[in-house]
Amino acid sequence: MNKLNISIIGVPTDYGQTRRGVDMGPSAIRYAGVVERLEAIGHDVHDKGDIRVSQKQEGTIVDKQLLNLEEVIDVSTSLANNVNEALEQKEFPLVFGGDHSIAIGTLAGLGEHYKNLGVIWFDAHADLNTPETTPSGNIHGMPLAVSIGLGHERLVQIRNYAPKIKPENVIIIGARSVDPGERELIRQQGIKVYSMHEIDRLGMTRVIEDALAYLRERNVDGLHLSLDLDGLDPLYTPGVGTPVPGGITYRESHLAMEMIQESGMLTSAEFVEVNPILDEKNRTADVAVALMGSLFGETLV
Ligand code: Z70
Ligand code: MN
Ligand code: MN
Ligand code: MN
Repeated sequence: MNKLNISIIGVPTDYGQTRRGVDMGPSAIRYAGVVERLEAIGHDVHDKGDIRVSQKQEGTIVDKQLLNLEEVIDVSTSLANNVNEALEQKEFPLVFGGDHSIAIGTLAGLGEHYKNLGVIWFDAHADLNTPETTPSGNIHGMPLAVSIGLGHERLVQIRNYAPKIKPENVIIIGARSVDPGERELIRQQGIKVYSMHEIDRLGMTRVIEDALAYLRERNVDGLHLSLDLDGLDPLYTPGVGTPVPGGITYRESHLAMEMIQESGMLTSAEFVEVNPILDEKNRTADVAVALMGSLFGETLV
């Protein structure tokens, strides 16, 4: 196991959606013992604390297709700067949400350092909506679209460059709730998706083997894992804002993490959508930390 200098960045925001409580995700994950867990594996862990998230700005224009736009821009910019700084110090960025809108900032920070970044998007959703296609106005349903350069200009241009990643370097795993506009983008942009259908037919082993082989063939110069806890079945992770039945099991998730670890390709990760208010005794944060154990090199025997 390769010893890493892990830099933890917490992003206590709920501005990407409308259920309160997901801003407490970073605290819940810390409470579940993440630092101790990663140190026990042998990594050097630096908890940088949470980035500053301001109270809602009163008096800003409400755009029903882009809820809390100003706040999301603020958080994304600040997170992008923090991720960028961690990379400059040769640290491994490990980001805790907050809702999935934070991926806009994470990828904006990563994209400057990696010219051909691979992305594994572990999620029940595709997060490929735009202001034109969104059924909710929630920006946590848009981060992947924004990162490939589609969406509101001010989100797309965080840190003044776009796109952050190439659509053909993205692999979505676990999708089972995809909106019509997202389906169209998947086809049009050549985004690779292993939905629950493929996971059931091929098995998780084959899915991850194929995904990693595909990214290797594309000569990616880094690999980011963006893991939405709603990718798992809500039986295991009830503390999420949008639970969707028929999800990835606890064991399949661990297997995926172990295989990503074995590949030696991982260069950054984020864990999002943990909502302790909707949770049962912090189970969802506990699962997040257990998955990080596998992702960062814990072995069973
Ligand atoms: C839907 C939308 C979403 C997470 C729900 C849902 C998006 N596609 N993302 N929960 N993490 O509103 O755009
Ligand atoms: Mn150190
Ligand atoms: Mn998501
Ligand atoms: Mn989701």
